[in-house]
Amino acid sequence: MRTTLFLLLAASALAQTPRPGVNYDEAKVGNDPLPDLKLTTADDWTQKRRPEILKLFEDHVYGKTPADIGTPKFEVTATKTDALGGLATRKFIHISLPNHPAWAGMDVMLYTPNAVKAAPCIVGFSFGGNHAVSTETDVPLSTRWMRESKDKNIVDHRATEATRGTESSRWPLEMILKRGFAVATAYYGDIEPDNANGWKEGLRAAVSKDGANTVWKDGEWGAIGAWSWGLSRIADYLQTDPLIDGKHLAVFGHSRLGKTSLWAGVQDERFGIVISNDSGEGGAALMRRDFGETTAIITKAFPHWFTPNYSSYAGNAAACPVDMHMLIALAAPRPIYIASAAEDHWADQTGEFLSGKFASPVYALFGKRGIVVDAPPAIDTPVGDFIGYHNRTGKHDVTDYDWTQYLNFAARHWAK
Ligand code: GTR
Repeated sequence: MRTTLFLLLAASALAQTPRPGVNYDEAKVGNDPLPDLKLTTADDWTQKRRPEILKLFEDHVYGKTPADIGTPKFEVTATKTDALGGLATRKFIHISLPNHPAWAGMDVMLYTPNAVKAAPCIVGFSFGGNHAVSTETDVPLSTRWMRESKDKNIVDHRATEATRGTESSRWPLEMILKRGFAVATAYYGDIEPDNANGWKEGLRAAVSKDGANTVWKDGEWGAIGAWSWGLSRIADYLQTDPLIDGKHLAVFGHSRLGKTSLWAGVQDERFGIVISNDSGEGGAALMRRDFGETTAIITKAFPHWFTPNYSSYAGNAAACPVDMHMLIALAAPRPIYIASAAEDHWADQTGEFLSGKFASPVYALFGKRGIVVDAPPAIDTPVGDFIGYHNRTGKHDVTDYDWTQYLNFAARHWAK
């Protein structure tokens, strides 16, 4: 399949405050052909091609998740049956690895709707911790390292009381719970602090035989791999909770955590729906398109997110044996949703749309429709069947509009 990277769009639609050296001109995105999906049959895809492509993503992009680093232990540390004014039951669950005590573990906050016996569940990490997701003031304040931010009231790399509820607009708990879905979330920094040396204090050092002296080799996991592992451990716990329908789990994430939800979702097929919100470069956006953030920019700013040799594709994405339509295709035939935001040119909305579009032939092998329209839809116009896509009005963020589409998508695919 030879596909073209650029669309003939009105250049005026792409106006953006330029960052020096960053391309926002659709005419200059390049036209390197995408790697061939080499499609034959659904069986061939499942048995041969899918494992090959998954391995390419391990070897060249995210690194391989170690197969067995021990059995997680789950401790329910608190339960409140009348959370959010009686709408929900709220639990905290501490997940640890008894054979790797150097990892401090993670604290999951689970809200389940009291009106539903065993609820489908959305699983995702937050940037600011459980106390930032919830507006309930009895949620314990995270004590973990956080990225410094005056705006967000993070002081000396720690959360303060003023950070309570600051991520709640991105997690409309009441809206989600009222639609009958549970929410399971944790702070991504519980797995590994998000900085170049964060791994030394996180899971990756704790489970590696050389600990904080590990020299990461090509093909070994980076932070996105470690965070993805964490999402799968939440899925492990959810299989054990009678308030959850463990067969209906969706994995969700925004931005770098959208890259994470994609990588978690393609690896762990218990996630029946995969949702990527504004995941951009290193996520849903095609890496061969030079538009907004590029492989060169991301591997310079955040090398710790990826396996070391991903940096070798800086300025040379065409040499990478995969592109992101192949990542989306790894979810097939499970439903997957990709969302962009109209002002988020940094994430390359058209590149995000095209990865869904070019993954669609894999869904067709399974008799399922992905994205059948040729060009990105108008703003605020969701398209797609098993691959959903929209480009929402506004900036890089998660809004009620995004959630409405995700919940509609999940409700449609999970209608009994
Ligand atoms: C940016 C990065 C993006 C995206 C974003 C975020 O700085 O360039 O790839 O991940 O951070 O996670 O908010």
